[in-house]
Amino acid sequence: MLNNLLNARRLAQNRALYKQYGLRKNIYSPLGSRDFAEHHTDIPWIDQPGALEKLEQNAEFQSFDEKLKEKIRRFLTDGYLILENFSPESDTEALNREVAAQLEAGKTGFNYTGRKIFNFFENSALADEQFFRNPELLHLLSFLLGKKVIPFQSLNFTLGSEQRAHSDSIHMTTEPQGYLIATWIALEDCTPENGALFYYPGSHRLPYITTADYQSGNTKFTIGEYSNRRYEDKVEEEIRRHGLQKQSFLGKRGDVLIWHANLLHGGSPIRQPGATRRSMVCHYFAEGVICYHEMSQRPALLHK
Ligand SMILES: O=C(O)CCC(=O)C(=O)O
Repeated sequence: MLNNLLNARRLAQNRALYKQYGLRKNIYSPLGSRDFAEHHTDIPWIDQPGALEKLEQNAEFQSFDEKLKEKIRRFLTDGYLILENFSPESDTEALNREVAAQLEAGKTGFNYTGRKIFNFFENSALADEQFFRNPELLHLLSFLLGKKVIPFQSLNFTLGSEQRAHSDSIHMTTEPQGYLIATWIALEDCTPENGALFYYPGSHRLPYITTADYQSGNTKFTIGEYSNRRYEDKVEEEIRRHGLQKQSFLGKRGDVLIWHANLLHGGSPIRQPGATRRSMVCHYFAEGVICYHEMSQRPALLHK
């Protein structure tokens, strides 16, 4: 709550949003899915019944080339799509050089995970303009969510994350549900040995897991110490229960994978010790929805 008060300016827009969505709550208070007795039904258009028919009738969709149209159709059922060879080699190469140089000079560093460089776009015009705020990507993401996207955060990796399966929606959550979308950009070729990204096609259609679905250990005043681990155990249980099939993304440098807010994904073990796996993940919320962090029960602090 103190942190929320310290960031009052960045939360001010929530006043109108809380009113719009009937949430009777102080904008500086903690926020979680329990605050929404019922979820609002105005979820992204691609998640609504009859989405495929609406897509086919959409004028903008009709203007896309056949290849992209087919990828978008598949996004509805699979929860991800891949844009091959999207970023030119000159850009991925230059970004890798910038990350390495800034790490070397101590101008950037890894967060507590030891694997993630947080918001590198703030240090690099190239990361910002060609990757995080790439106009073509922003356009496609906004089309998919049916609302303009707000670039929220970026993560750069030099090694695979080896993170267990999870959905971004436990970390970056919205009301109505589903207004988050992410890009994963390969900055070098991915192999079965260097900790490839993995995901479970179709898992985005499962109900959103919230802190009410596992023993988070949260109290009125504190966040449970083992909440993340127990959440990931719960995800594993759901994967087994639904017999979900894992796939790995063996993308080539420059490929971009876009995933749905609720797609289960993670990082494979690194089988070749020391192998690099340079990549960048960017997360986007949509405008005009309530954005928060379910796991840590906080309203999200948007940049602008
Ligand atoms: O790149 C990876 O290995 C996983 C990244 C990820 O899970 C995420 O950013 O949510």
